[in-house]
Amino acid sequence: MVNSMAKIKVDPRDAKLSMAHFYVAFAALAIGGLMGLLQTLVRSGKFELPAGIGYYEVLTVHGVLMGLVLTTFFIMGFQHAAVSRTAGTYSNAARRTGWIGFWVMLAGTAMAATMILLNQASVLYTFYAPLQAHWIFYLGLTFVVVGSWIDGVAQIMMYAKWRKNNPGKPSPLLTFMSIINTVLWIVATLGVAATVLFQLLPWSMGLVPTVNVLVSRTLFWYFGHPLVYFWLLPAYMCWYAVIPKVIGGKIFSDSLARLSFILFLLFSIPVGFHHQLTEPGIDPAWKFLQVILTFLVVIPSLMTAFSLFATFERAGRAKGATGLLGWIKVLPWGDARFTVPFIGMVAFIPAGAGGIVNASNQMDQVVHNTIWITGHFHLTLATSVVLTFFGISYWLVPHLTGRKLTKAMNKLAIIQAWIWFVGMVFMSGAMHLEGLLGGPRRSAFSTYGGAKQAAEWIPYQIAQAVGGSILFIGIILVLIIFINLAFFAPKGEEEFPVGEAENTEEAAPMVFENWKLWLGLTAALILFAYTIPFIDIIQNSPPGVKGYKTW
Ligand code: HAS
Ligand code: CU
Repeated sequence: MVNSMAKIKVDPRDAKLSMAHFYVAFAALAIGGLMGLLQTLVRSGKFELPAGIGYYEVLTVHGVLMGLVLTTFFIMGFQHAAVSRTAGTYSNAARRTGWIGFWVMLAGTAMAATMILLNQASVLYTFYAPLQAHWIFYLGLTFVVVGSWIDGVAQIMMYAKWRKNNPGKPSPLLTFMSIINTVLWIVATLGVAATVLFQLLPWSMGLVPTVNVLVSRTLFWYFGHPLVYFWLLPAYMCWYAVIPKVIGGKIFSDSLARLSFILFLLFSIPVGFHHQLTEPGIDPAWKFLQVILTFLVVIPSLMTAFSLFATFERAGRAKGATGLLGWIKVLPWGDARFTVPFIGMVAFIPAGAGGIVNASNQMDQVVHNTIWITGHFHLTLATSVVLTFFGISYWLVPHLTGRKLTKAMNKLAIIQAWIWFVGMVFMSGAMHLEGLLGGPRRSAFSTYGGAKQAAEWIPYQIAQAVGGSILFIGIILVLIIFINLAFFAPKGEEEFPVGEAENTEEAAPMVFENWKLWLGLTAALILFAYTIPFIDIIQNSPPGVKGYKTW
């Protein structure tokens, strides 16, 4: 199966391609993190933004940089590295394609960021109509999406080359997983591309006077839910394929890992309505169907939890651990490559439980549009996923730059992760609780005219500011480590750890590589879940509305 040679050197040209992506990702983290701090301070009621800067402008910078820019650049950089490591050094054509993708994404990011900074696009990261941004903002987002497709094509080219050279063999696990995530991303972004190209761009350029809000939100959430799995799957790549090697264990089952990724491809798209459960104009029967499909997409995460526990326990027992939980003690707690993503995994248990609350129609009526949701995605994305991304960069960056993660940096990385954990307990915990008391999301500080209910929220908002400040310290530490690993750490060789499966003699069934089958099923499920309600929405939705600038 996977190549088990301990140290495989990366081609410096491939390393450069991945590192370019990481520079942008970490720059986004620096700016986006500062904006996050400012928001929690404003919401505490104790601080006002200087120089007339608007809260919603800051919130848009934060959401776009953290949710869209940091993630997409990091993921593409990581997947290039994973494919190059497991399927082989990039061909010149693939590498050139990857660079084109990078530059197109960067140009798009610059366009969107400029318009936000000029206060022409304070529409938050979901850019819901009828809030109307400057057309250059939408064009910039289009560039980011198209650039990411080109990046993805580079990975698909290398996958195709591997398959051609190795007929009848299953592709390397990390390559296979990267390709699933890229395919998921391409299918999902068709929705956002459609609303931007056919609705938001012509409307913001003044070519058409109005926009159909329900159509645009439906197309957005067709994309918006799989977007969260596009973020999650690279973390799962690390949990399934990298962590077993780091802890000196084995991948519990290569086939189970592949199957869970295929289930994500099938079930993560036809579920967008679970973000629109309170939206009038969508037939409840179709919401019900998509809620059922949402519960199906929980299954591959439960499979992941199961196989992680199995990996940890079997590795622990092999090291002589006894008793029900003895294996926990023998895990390599002093190794940042393990501990940092592990804290992310632990956070994913309450995070996932919160997601199941959201997906349950009746309970969503309580939490929808409250800051509970913000708490939910700061556990899922901003803890589980992002801590795993940090954990990955602690070995991947030195692997790519030909340096070493020193003992001191390793220690700082572990401290960083615990700081993150504590900050998030305060911030996300207070967000969940405040949400249950009805505190709204997407909202600056207000006492709502001294309303009694609003007064209940303020202590939680102060707790969020405390958490946000702790998290900001965490961001400074990550940046210190990243800059050290990129430029200053001593020269050396850091390995790209790739685990081996327990049953190496049992190759994964080739049906997993049958793209006609999986893409066909994906398309069938999407058409089943969306065709009739979408026709219904187009025929019966209220007339279009003009654009609003509320800032
Ligand atoms: Fe979510 C809203 C439902 C997962 C992100 N979600 C959001 C938004 C974001 C987001 C950004 O149904 C807000 C969008 C906006 O701006 O409006 N979410 C779910 C469900 C899941 C889920 C069912 N979400 C995620 C992930 C995200 C993410 C992952 C980012 C990465 N979410 C919703 C719904 C809404 C929503 C509704 C809309 C709500 C509304 O009203 O607006 C599931 O995928 C979760 C499944 C996860 C599990 C956990 C498995 C646990 C594992 C860890 C094992 C740990 C080990 C270590 C082995 C079942 C794999 C343990 C060791 C020890 C020693 C303990
Ligand atoms: Cu969702």
